[in-house]
Amino acid sequence: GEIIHLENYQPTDFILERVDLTFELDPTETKVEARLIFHRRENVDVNAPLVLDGDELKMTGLLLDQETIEPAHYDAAESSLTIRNLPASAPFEITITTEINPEANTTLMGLYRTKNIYCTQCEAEGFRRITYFPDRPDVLAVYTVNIIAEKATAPLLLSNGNFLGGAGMGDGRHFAAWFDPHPKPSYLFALVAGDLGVVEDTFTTMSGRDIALKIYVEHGKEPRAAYAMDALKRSMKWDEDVFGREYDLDIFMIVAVSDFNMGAMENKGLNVFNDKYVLADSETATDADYANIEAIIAHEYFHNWTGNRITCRDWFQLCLKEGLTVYRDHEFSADMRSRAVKRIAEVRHLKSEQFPEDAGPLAHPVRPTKYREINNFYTTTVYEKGSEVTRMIATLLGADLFKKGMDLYFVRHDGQAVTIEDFVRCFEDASGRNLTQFALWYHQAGTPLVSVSVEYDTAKQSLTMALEQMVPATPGQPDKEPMHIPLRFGLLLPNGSEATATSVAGGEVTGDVLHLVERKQTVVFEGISSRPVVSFNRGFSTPINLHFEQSATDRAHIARHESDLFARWQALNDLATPNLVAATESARKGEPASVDPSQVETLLAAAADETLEPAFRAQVLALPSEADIAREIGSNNDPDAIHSGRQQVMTAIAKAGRDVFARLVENMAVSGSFSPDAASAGRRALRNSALSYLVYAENQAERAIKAFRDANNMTDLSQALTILAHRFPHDVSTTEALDEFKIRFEDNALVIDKWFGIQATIPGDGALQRVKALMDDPLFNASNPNRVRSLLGTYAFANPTGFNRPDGEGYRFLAKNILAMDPKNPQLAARILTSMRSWRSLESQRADHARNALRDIAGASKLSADVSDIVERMLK
Ligand code: HT7
Ligand code: ZN
Repeated sequence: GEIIHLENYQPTDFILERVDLTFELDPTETKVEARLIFHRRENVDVNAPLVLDGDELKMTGLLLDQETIEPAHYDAAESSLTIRNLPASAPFEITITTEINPEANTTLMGLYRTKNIYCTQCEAEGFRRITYFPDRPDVLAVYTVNIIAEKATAPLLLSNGNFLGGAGMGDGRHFAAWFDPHPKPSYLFALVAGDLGVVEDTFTTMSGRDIALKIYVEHGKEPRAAYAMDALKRSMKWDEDVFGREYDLDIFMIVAVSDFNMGAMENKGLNVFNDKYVLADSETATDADYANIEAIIAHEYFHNWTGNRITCRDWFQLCLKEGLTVYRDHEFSADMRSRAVKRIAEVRHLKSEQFPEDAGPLAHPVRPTKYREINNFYTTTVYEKGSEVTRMIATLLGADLFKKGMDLYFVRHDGQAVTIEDFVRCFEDASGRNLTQFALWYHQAGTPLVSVSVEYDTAKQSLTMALEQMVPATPGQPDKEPMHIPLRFGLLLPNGSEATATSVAGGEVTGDVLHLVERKQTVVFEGISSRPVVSFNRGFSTPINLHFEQSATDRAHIARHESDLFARWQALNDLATPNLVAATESARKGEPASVDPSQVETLLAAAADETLEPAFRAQVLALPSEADIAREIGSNNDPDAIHSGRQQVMTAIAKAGRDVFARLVENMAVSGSFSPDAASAGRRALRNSALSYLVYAENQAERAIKAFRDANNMTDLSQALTILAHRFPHDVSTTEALDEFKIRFEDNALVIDKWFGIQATIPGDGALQRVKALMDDPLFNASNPNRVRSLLGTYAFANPTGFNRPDGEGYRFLAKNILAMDPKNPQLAARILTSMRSWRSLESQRADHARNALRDIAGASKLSADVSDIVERMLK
């Protein structure tokens, strides 16, 4: 594929007015008739041809206003259809018939089959696999869809919009017609047909309209859709209450399918979900599963306004809908659960996924300016950093002006396909503030490094902050401009109260937000009665790396007194990090780690503090991960040393805190029947964390075996199994527990994915053999993305020691599997390959092996655009 550049954007020559689609569904020979009404845009050359996109299409008919088009007047190629001699200005109708084979479609893009269900996925460029079409997000049209299928096997025929009607056809087939009155781009088209069970409910909107809600799942799984339905109704209410957004069709449908490349898809009125993010009950879903379902149901629903009513002009603007919608789903979950704990989880995720992307060969701006394969830009940078940029706008403007800007956006751009510039202008117009410098967050890749030093002058009662920002070079962007960084901070006095300055010089400070806008900036605060402890980046107000030398005593002070709970967690985390880095260094030298007992005390005190909510204390006990430590060290990494150092720190904490942990295991037991609510989930999280430390302290499997036996929900059961498998991989009781778990859940693929995942993350030498053996297990299925992600993906992304073997076998194994997967599902292959994105920060022996494995992939014949794009960028 060639490189597409933002600067080459041109509107289409022809305007699409209407789309009429008729599908005659058949597993291997589906006929599609597309009737498209166009007219030439004003001032476009009368000789300009109509050029439509296509992908692997077989065309069986082509008409202009119902007349055959002479072969001399069109060219049908692999990836495009060009039609000449079209009317100068009058509307005309093009009728295209194509024949497609859903059964043979393994890419899961376009129309495909999953468990005898017909299903589509059109974002980003899947619609062109159904018919020739102007397949780009700035072409908005009104669609009518007719679906014909065998009634016995496909009693259910669904598409976007409102149901018009349907009937039997007398030949064993039946049809249904759907009309979507809202103009939409082709990527939001959907069709689902098959035999499914349904859960139904209704929602009454703020203006009093009744909306029919339907969630379609495999027959027999209906009870497991109850939580998703509840989450949907809460999402609809929240969007009305917080963003003033009302739903706009008479019906909202969700279909759960088991073969899906991503989490879910926001097709207009007909969301299609990976069933992992719909199905849940206490026996089979963990607390994390419930939280994910709630967040993803909300995310896709919120797209109805941020993405569907207002869409992207081109795919460079992907963050316009994704960053904004992630921000909205984050706020929703924060309102449904504990705001602080939600924020901690978000930041953990951002730092472990987005920061490495931004620091490696795949770094790109939130709003990129070029791409080869758009599928590779559904990244954590576009989604999560995009959300952080939206959050910073809210921080800069304050809640009221942010709301005013959002309202303006909804009014001004409803029904349009727009750009990031349009979005930002709404906030400038609503607030009167110039956001030109701020907008660099969209355009400059790389995580800014902010270095700060502070000095307190007792005589003058003044505090001086010297700040400096540096945005690292990233691919294609060697030099960076200084950014507008909204840094929230607190000045904590010795008694724990907060100081407020009587005057500030050297920069703008609004409330607790310091605006860092220069490369170097010195800000002076006066009227501070005694030396304060400075807490920087409260609530993680800006996605930066912060360099601030702070004593352990000061960090402990923040951990005790900050009013911002996130900052308390950050301080505790920052206390642990140097210990973990030092332990890694010791391990590398073959020396035992020494752990500072006072820091262990601080951690244990927080874990035992009953004034804090259990979920927060669980987050405190979750030490920085091995990947976090690798990122902190930055280069020449040895995953084995990191692992061993971290294990030693865990053991030291476990031994020192044995009594605390034993008490927590006792006190945090959740009685009564299972409830997935946040408070109960928090107690389970704290209890399981304590259990894990206790097992470290005792170095015996008994407690974990007992927890496995006693568990009455999937969170506790899978945690106990994880402790057993990771701590005692060779113990017979582990083998027994794994077997028992497998037999009990062999009919539930989503639970078997947990079984694969737990084993794929067992650290150390044996991992590769284990993963290879599991790939031969009858329950594994190389063409199901969830199975592949839970075994191969988890191994490569989440088992640092098992994957990064010093002999390089892990990389070669991955390369071999990527090459096998690529012809069938290139999107999935490319995604899993990104697990190697930080290969350059490994020590040289491993890095050499990694480079060679990547070169093997790059040198293979017939690579997909998806995989070759990733591998080439990683090798550059
Ligand atoms: N907007 C959706 C993106 C998506 C997707 C993209 C490429 C290939 C398959 C896909 N399935 C879903 C998901 C979302 O962000 O809501
Ligand atoms: Zn999305």
